[in-house]
Amino acid sequence: MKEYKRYMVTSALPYANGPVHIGHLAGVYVPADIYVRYLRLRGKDVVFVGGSDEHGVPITIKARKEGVSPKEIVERYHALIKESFERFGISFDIYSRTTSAIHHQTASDFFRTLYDKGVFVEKETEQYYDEEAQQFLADRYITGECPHCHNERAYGDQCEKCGTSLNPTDLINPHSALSGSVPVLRATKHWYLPLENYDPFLRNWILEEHKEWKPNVYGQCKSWLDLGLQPRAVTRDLDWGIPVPIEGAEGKVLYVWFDAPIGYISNTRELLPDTWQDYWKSDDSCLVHFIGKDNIVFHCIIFPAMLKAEGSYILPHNVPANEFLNLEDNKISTTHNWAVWLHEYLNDFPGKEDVLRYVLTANAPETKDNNFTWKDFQDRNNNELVAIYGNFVNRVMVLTHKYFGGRTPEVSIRTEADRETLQKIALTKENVENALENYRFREALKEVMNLARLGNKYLADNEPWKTIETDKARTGAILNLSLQLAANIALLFDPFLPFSSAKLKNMLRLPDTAWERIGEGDILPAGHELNQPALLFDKVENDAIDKQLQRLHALKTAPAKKDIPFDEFSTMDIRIGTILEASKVPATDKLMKLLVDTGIDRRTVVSGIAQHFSPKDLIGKQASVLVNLAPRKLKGIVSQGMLLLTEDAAGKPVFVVPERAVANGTAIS
Ligand code: B3M
Ligand code: ZN
Repeated sequence: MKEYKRYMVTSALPYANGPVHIGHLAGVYVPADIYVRYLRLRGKDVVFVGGSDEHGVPITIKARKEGVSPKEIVERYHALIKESFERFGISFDIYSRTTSAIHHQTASDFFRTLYDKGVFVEKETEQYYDEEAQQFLADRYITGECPHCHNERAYGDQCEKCGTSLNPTDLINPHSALSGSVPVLRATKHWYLPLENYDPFLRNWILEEHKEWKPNVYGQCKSWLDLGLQPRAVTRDLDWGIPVPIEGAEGKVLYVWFDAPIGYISNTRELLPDTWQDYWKSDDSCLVHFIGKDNIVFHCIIFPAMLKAEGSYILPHNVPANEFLNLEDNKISTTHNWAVWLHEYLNDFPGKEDVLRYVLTANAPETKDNNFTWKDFQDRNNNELVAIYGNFVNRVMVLTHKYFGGRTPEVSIRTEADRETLQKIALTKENVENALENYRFREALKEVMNLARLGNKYLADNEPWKTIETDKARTGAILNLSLQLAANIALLFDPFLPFSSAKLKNMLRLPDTAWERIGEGDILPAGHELNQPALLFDKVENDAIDKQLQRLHALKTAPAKKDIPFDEFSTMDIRIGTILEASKVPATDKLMKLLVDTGIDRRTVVSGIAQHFSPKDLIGKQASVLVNLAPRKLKGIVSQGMLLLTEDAAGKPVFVVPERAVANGTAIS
């Protein structure tokens, strides 16, 4: 690792227009926090800033929707977001907000400096104006017909149906979302950052000097640069934001993406009024931005161009942006409530902050989009945290209390295998450092968990519960080494799982120990008294998972179909039958061929349930059968009717059957 004197670590400022969810945590805040905690443990001088992004159209849209002021919205969500982060142990040195006075001043001054240097280009353009609401319209406030797919509810910046990005003037029949009136074009003046002037600098700085950036980040930058950079307006006609600090700009504010990244600087100033410049303006400081992939262009191209134009700031050393996290195979959507909200998780799983930190790190979308499922959450908790890490610690603690009165036993001799185990700890330390310094958090986490695995294997190989019968000294050596392992694991897991590391350190009564000592075999001296054992993790039961799945499933519930007359319903002939034979249809995954006694006859029905049932589960089972469905050929087999099934929250089919067995052929009516 190149030695820097200081580290300035930032994490994206979430919009204060809603709560934060697991996607935010996995993509940005957990990796940033792990990185920062690691640096601190290494004794580095590091400042970690966060804060809420409280300007921009997203805030005003939310406020309009609720009929309250933007201020009310940001007050509510800033408090909620800040609390969620705190409770998950995201260890910001400051979590502030872009409505603070110091930020308004800092961003305003920054703009003014660039203005005075003649950096901006002033341009008058025609933009949509709502005469009824008497204001210019942000792109999102104009709706109309998409010129490509003719969706009638496209927005001025994008058609969400076909995904095309649009200019407001592309829309057919534009309407104002504020008043519903037809907007008119009106001239307005704005200030533009001529990004194209920074093209040679950016090309050289990113494409030549930062080839080590993550491929997803480097690739996105390259395609932006190859497309050709355009001037970007850095002011807006809006009544919520930081006023443009020049004459003739009344009623205009700074573009939210101009002021938000300056928020990193303002928040550092707020925290360190006297020394903030050391972190931002000194070549021996290392600036790292943690963000999600949708923010890459702003942090790698626009903000660096702004910093370069200003002239006195350092540029980011790295921008380890992550891809997106999906939830149960679907894109997280805040508008559709398809998310796991942090404040809800904290209520539903109290004391399990580390479990989510663990699962999100193990599954982090580091190189590609990744998927969070509740089943995987449960499995990783039960099979890894409980069964490997927790179990190892518990066994060592219990045995030490049982055989050695809860004190670290003496060790007179260590075997070759013992020494190898100790070397393994030192090696893990190196691997973890190397992975973390290259922003590979999943890999680092896995390394530490492997050490806990090794601990279990060491106990199983050495069987202290047997050696105690004949050789107390050897038993002491085994438990001593196991305790050293546990202590080292507590230290190594500390950046990732701070709550459980604190718990384990407390159990071991481990005094503050420098990261550098990891790998040493005498972190706990002989005779050192331990506290009582306590469970580090407990099992996540099925009902807790089912509850979460049911909530998500309810969101997917389709709306009722249109009404039908009774006569139409009564044309359906549904009978109870019994499955007599079942076999998978060859060369298909899903299809099962069934012979069903319908009471009327014995007939073949083909059903798409083969992935979920084996033939022996089905034979003898009663089922509801729609018997007058016109026969259909499936893979060459004529299916005469259809079985009625529903599904559980996990998507597994469930038979719809009468409450108790009835005769075959009985009708459902
Ligand atoms: N608020 C966008 C977002 O939440 C924006 C990030 C600002 S970082 C300076 O994704
Ligand atoms: Zn479209």
